[in-house]
Amino acid sequence: MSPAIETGSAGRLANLIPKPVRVESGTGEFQLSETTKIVLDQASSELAAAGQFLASLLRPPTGLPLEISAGPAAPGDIQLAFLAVDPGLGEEGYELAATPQSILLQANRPAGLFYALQTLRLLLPAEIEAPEPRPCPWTVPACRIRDTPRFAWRGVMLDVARHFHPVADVRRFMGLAAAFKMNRFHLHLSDDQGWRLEIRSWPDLARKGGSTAVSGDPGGYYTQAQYAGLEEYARQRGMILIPEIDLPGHTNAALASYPELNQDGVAPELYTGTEVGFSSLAIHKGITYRFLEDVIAEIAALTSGPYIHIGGDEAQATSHEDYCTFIERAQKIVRAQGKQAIGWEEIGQARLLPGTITQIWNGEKFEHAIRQGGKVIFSLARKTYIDMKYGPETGLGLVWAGTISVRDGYNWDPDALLPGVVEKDILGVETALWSETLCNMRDIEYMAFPRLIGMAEIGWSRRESRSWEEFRARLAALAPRLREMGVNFYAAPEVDWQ
Ligand code: TNX
Repeated sequence: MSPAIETGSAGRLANLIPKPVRVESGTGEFQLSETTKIVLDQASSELAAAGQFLASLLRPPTGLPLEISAGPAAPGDIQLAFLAVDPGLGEEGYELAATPQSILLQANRPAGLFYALQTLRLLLPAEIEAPEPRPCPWTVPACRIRDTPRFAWRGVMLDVARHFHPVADVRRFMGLAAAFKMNRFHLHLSDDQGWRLEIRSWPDLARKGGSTAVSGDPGGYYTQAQYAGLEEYARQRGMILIPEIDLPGHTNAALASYPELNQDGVAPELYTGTEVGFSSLAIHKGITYRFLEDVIAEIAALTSGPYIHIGGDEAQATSHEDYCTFIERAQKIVRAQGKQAIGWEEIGQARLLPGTITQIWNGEKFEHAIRQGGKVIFSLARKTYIDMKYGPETGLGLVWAGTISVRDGYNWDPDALLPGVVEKDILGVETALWSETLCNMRDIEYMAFPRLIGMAEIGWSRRESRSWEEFRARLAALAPRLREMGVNFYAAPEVDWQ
């Protein structure tokens, strides 16, 4: 039996995703009008940025002026404020209070305010996602919400190496993930099939190594200016952008671009297949580390967040000893740039520097990292890899980690899946979208939605408050909104879509 579907603004309050920690419903509704202003409680550039962001969400569909003002707030206004400091709300928590007369959004930090805005967005009618003005009563149910995330890390990874995805698509995907309060965006920027970021000191990496993609499809790369634009776009949405250069395996595109990076000094052909585990940097050549220092220095200079991902997965063409030597040096090079290294779970076989983060994916080698006391990101493939098919009938996607239905992708908890991995070790969850079979934005959206929404809730909401039956009803109610957003979602048969 599904919970009853509520309609109207009360329904929107009942159907929030991710589910907030505490929701109390009030009496009546707030309604946006011609005179509604966005009022900033103090002179602060961060508050002004939040006000601008809210205006940019609400003005196009409502066609209302929604002037930004320094106050004081009058009846009918939306007020944004920083709290004097509410320790219970931390960095990302927020409070939202709506009455028929006013809306007040409060948080300690900009991130919290950003999530308050996202909740407000979900409390407005689905038409708020339309790109142009719609006639609609823009109502918000009277309520009080107090909300904080369970995990600090709520990530999504996009593979732009197997197939190149242009800046506009990456931005759209970031914006969609941020709408569900995800806060880490990991770009898999290099692999055997392509190198996707301009490196000025090694220009052929992008020029040559970026020219290909799987199946001979068009290649491409981001200029540093474009990448800086992605950084800014992420930052405005409370997201940390995490660049990954996959090393020392998954490097054919680099090896094909510079012969001197190869053990035998001979460049291989560019590669457009989908095998893994055949390429390796030359672990004992000095030039390998000059290359690495140059690449990491340029990437660090572009990166405002604290992390650089060094890959480290499936290095079958590198001996165990060489692998450990390399991972230890690579971590130091990242550290020398003032950043923290992240690597796929295999890196636990090497000595980890304090602060290095391990990303669990196949669940085979993660114990080494846990034993060294490092924190982990939970990306176990059989639950979080949304490039896996929904079922055997799905046209796109792979099946090596199984098929993942919308139900199976939601109905689990990171604290109870792998023996030896418990909540205190886990920074959070990250869902991964590898792109061997995904050529464009329609493909990305089809695989990511609705499973990414379930992952976002696993990262944000409390375990005790989650159940598949109840989530299923809230997800069903989200369909009109996804349609307004133009999202090409998979209408999974286990959901009674509205
Ligand atoms: C495994 S996950 C890989 C990727 C593939 C992916 C396909 C990981 C660290 N390595 O190279 O693209 O499977 O699902």
